[in-house]
Amino acid sequence: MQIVFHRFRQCLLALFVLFGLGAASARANDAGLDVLVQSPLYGCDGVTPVADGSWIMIIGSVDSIIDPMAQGGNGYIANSVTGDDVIIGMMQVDAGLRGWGVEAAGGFHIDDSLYNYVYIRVFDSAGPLTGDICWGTSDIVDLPSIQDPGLGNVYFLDVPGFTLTNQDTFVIIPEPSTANLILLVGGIAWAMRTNIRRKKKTAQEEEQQI
Ligand SMILES: [Ca+2]
Repeated sequence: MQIVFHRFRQCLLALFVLFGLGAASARANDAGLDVLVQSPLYGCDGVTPVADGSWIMIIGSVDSIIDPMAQGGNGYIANSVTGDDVIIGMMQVDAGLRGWGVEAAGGFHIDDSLYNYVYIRVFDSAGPLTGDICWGTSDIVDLPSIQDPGLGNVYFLDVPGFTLTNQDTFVIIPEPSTANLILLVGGIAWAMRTNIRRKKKTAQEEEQQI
């Protein structure tokens, strides 16, 4: 399996470089981050593989601390970060790769002057990240330690398989623009209703006078 996996990694790197996904451009600090998550990736029961299409977030950090997600209402907000953490990108589990010992693979462009460490956050869910969801994070890895020799500013995050251990409730908070729109529409509806009531009252008073 190790030999097969090594070959797969080589093919993956070749594809990344060929399509420019992992290759650094001429711009300063622009680097490529190739991410490979190995099997098995188990859900919270420690036995069942995570669902095909499960979401994986790649997160960078200045310090070596995995900061918690933000909270809103009665739960966590899945696509949020706090402290100095920044979401670099997202990818999904591809069950078709499990024959290669791989859960997911992806290539991202990063500014490697912004992060010193990187980790992944995995959700055992391919759907909207709301409700009760099993999730977990990998270890946090020192970015310079995974620089790929001979490929310039290309980093290779090779995450060993692990078991998700957290079960929490997640909520989706509307974007500020959406929230403002809801308030605006609600305000207009309230004003129209008040106006209609006022007109009805005036009409009733006029009828009584007649
Ligand atoms: Ca941090």
